[in-house]
Amino acid sequence: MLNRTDLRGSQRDPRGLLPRARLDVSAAVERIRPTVEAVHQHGFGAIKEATTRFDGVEIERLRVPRAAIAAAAESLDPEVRAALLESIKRARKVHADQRRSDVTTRVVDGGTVTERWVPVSRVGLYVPGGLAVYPSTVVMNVVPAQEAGVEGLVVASPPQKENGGLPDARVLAACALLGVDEVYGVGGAQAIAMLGYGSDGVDAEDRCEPVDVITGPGNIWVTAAKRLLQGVVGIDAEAGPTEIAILADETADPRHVAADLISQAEHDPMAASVLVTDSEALAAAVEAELTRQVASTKHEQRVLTALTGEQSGVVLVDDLEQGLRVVDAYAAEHLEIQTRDARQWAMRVRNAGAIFVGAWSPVSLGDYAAGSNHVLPTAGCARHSSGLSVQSFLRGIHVVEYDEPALRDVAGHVVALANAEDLPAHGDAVKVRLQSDHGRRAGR
Ligand code: HSO
Ligand code: ZN
Repeated sequence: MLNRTDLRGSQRDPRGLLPRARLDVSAAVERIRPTVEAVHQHGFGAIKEATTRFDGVEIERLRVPRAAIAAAAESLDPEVRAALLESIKRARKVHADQRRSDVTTRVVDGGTVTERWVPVSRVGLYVPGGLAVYPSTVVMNVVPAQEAGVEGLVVASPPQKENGGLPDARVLAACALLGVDEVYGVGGAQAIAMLGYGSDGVDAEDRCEPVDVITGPGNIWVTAAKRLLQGVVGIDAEAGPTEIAILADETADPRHVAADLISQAEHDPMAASVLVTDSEALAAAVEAELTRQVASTKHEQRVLTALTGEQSGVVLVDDLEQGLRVVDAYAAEHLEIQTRDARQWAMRVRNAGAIFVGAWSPVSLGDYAAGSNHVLPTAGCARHSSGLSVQSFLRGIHVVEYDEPALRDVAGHVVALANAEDLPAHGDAVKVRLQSDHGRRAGR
C-alpha cells in the first residue's frame, strides 16, 4: 500500500528523494488575500460574509457568550474532563520548567547587559475544526502561553453548524477548564485576519482587539493567512498536514509500527506516514499489518488516501546510519525510533519536531498526555524551527547599563568601528560625553 523508495547503495543526498507533499502555500496566499484585506478594512461585516461563504454558518456575533462556555464545561463527559485535566497537569509540569529567569552578565567592571524575558501582552490561539475537533490543541496552545505569563489570551475556532454556530462544545469546555473566557467562533483565514488586525463586532463586548502573536495549527488557508500576516503579528512555525516518520529495524513490532502510521494518517487525507527501515522483512510485515488494520479503522477512506498518497511511503536503507541521514533530511514533525538502542539513536537525531523513543512512546501519547507539546513544525520546517513552547511567547530584551569609566574604557573601539562604517556621528555620540564635563555631572 505504501510507495517504496529504495535508497540502498545510494550515496546521494536523500533530500529531494523522499516522499513529501508539494503544498503550494504561495498560491493559497493569493487566494485568501482578498478575504484578509476585506477583514482588515471592513471588520465584522467581512468576517460574517466569509463565514457564510466558507463555513456555511450565519453568525450573529464574533464572541462566544461566557454563559455558553460555562454550559459547555457543565455538560462535558466526565471521562473527557478527567483526561483533559490530566493532560493539562502534565503539560503544565513540562512547560513550567521551560520558564527562563533574567540573566545579568557583568561584561566589565561598571558595564552590564541583562537579558530580560518579557511575555508578549496578547496572543491569539487558533484551534482548528474541519475533519476533527481538537480540545487537546486548546491545552497545547494555552498552557505554554499561561506559563510564559501572557495576560491576554484569546482563542479562535471555527463555528460548527451542529453547535448552533458556536465552536465545538469540547473545545469550549477545554477553554473553561483552562480559565480562558475570550473565545471567538471564527475560523479560517478570516479568523487569522481578525486576530491580526482586530475587528469591531455587533457591540462593544463583541469587538476583538488585535493580538501580538498568533499560534496554532490549521489547514492550508489558515497557514496561508498566517504567512500573509507575518510582520503585522508574530507567528509560530507553519503547521501544515501532520507527519509521522518511523525509524525502525527488525526488532520493531510491525503491529505497533502499522498502528502508529495509521494514527497520524487519520488526521487528514494529506497527512504523511513514512517508514524508514533497513529491514526488508519488517517492511513486508508492516505492509501486511497495514492491510489488516486499515480494513477495521474508523476513518478507513481518509487513512487509505493518506497512506497511498505521494507524501507517504517506505524508505529502504542499507543500515541505521543511512536511516539517520534520511530522517535528518526529512525533518519530520514526529519521529519515532523503534530500534535496538533506541535512545542512543534518538540522541543523534538533529532534525525533528518531537522524537518518540522506544516501544512505549507512541506519537498519540504525545498528542494527548505525555506533557510534551503537539503543535510542531511540519514540511521540513523542523530544520529551523521548534514546536510551541514557553519560549514562543517570550521576548528577550537586552538591558544595557555602563558607567562612565566603563564607557571611557571602550570608547576608542566604538569610534574606530563607527569610522570604519563611515558613520562618524555614532562615534561623536560617545565623544561628546567624554570630552565635556557634562557627562560626568550627569552621571553623578
Ligand atoms: N497529531 C496532531 C495533534 C493531535 N492529534 C491533536 C490528536 N489531536 C499534530 O501534532
Ligand atoms: Zn494526532
